[in-house]
Amino acid sequence: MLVKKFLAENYADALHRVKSELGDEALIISTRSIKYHPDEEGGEPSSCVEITAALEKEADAPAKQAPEPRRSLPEPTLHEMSSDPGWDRIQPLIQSLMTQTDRARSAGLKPGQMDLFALLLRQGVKEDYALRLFTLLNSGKLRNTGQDGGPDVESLKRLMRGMLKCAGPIELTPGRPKVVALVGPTGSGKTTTIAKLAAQYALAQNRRVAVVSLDSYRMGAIEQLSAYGELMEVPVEAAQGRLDFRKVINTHRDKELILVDTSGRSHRDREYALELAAIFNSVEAVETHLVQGVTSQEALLDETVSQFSILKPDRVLFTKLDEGLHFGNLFNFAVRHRLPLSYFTTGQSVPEDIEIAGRDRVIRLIFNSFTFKV
Ligand SMILES: Nc1nc2c(ncn2[C@@H]2O[C@H](COP(=O)(O)OP(=O)(O)OP(=O)(O)O)[C@@H](O)[C@H]2O)c(=O)[nH]1
Ligand SMILES: [Mg+2]
Repeated sequence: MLVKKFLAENYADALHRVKSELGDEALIISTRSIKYHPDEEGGEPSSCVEITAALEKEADAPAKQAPEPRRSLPEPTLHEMSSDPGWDRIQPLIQSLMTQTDRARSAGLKPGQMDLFALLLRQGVKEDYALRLFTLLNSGKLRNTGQDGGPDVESLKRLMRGMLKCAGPIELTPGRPKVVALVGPTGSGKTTTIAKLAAQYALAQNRRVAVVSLDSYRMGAIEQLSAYGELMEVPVEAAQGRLDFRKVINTHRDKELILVDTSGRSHRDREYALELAAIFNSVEAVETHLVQGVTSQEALLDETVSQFSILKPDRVLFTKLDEGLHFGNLFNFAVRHRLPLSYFTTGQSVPEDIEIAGRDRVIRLIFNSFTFKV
């Protein structure tokens, strides 16, 4: 393999030199900007760009270096590079060897956008998503994007906001009870959130509410809910299995909202979601909210989606925002799974620590994460 360094005043010129000397097969291994003082007395520093490029076989190099006009080559993007099957094979390795800044540059990020890119990564937005956001931002397809390669935070926020889906509060269906079940991992906050929602609808909105618990698994589960139920004057009942669930739901035909609590299980317990699906199918329609703690590992969030996929959850409800430091995972999750967000919970206090999930709220959490209560 032939490896060579190319220096030029700017990235486009350096790339032009790579292509004319090594040809289109050349692989960009790294890119860096070098600062230097043009005169020895000091004064304003200048900078140049160094690209390290490689060619698999020396024989692949073009015979002649045809001089071409400067700046005639477009800046490469990750997308353009991947159209070559050879590049597809080697790209993951090369990408892992490149620095974050190199990857950003090769995706076409402008110098003025680097700080904003770094901020997104610090907030936990996946690098791949962040790169794609800037590629879109720089594609010129969006209106009002930044001038002169400046950061233009507002365009970025608008773009991210548009990728989020929020479902709004639980909508009641006139004439029949709306059945809403919360499912999710152990300790994610299902029971506490049921109590908050029951209070919202029964006390704040004066609706007829009942709570049904399918949690016969955890000691004291029904007692935990009954205590809340007594305070709010909301009936709380336990149900076990399909037939019992159907019977209990029927006894609350007069209610406007029936909230169903379920037990938490490890993400490895796939049978459990099947059991729940059978139970929910025994009644007319159950709206399912997947309850996830915002501080959970992203891989676990994904695993939980897969565990409960048989239930086809309608919404995702994120809890424990008060415990979160970075909120990029909310964006990652929404983009990856396209599940509408329903509520956020923000503490242990019942009934106050709950809010309807909003797109602006997610954007604020990502861009000013330390002003949690805004
Ligand atoms: N900080 C914080 N704690 C919360 C929040 N929501 C729930 N919790 C706490 O998380 C713990 C577990 O809450 P539960 O409501 O019992 O969770 P669960 O999903 O019902 O748990 P299992 O039934 O065991 O699966 C409790 O200590 C709650 O007080 C929240 O928004 N913020
Ligand atoms: Mg519980």
